[in-house]
Amino acid sequence: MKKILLTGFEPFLKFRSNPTEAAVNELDGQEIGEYLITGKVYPVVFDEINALITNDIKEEQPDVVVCLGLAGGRHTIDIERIAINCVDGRPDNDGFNPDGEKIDAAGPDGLFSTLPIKDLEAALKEREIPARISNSAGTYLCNNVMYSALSYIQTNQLDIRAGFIHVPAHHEIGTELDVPSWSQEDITQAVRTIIEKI
Ligand code: PCA
Repeated sequence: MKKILLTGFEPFLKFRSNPTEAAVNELDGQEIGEYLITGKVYPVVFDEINALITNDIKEEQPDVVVCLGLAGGRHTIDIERIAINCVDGRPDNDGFNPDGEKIDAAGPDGLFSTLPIKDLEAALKEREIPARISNSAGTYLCNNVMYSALSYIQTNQLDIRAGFIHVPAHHEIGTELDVPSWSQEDITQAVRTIIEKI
């Protein structure tokens, strides 16, 4: 059976929960289509993220890597097109405050998703799940995990497709912070639809 490594993140900044953590925990161990899902939830810590994702790819030897993250304020499932070689933004959960540094001093400026992003967008919309292609995954941990995964796969010439999906807040956060929100069920269903299409 083929394998998908599905990753999410723990809560961070003002978000006291993270819908990607719940989605990953629910789907971990499930079989969808021809894939067995292995779920991992990562800390929002720049210093750890590269080692975590590369070790998991090494150990799990997945056929596909789908990383998930919360984009509080966005209102669609955002299929990210590209990761950039840069970290910037607010302090992480360890207190490190990035300031525009490169992720990899010798790495390319950008790395494109190798998931079928147009097909995923179409599959979601077909099921009336609002989705779009996003041209920026930001400069925070989500961009970093995507860049690290794609860089490791490219450098080692592995036959693994990888990419990143941002999801909106769930209602728990939407109620607290007055940002657009979806039910956790709909978010998890969107992830399931993406895996089915892959
Ligand atoms: N979202 C953040 C980091 C963790 C998460 O779930 C981001 O968009 O970078």
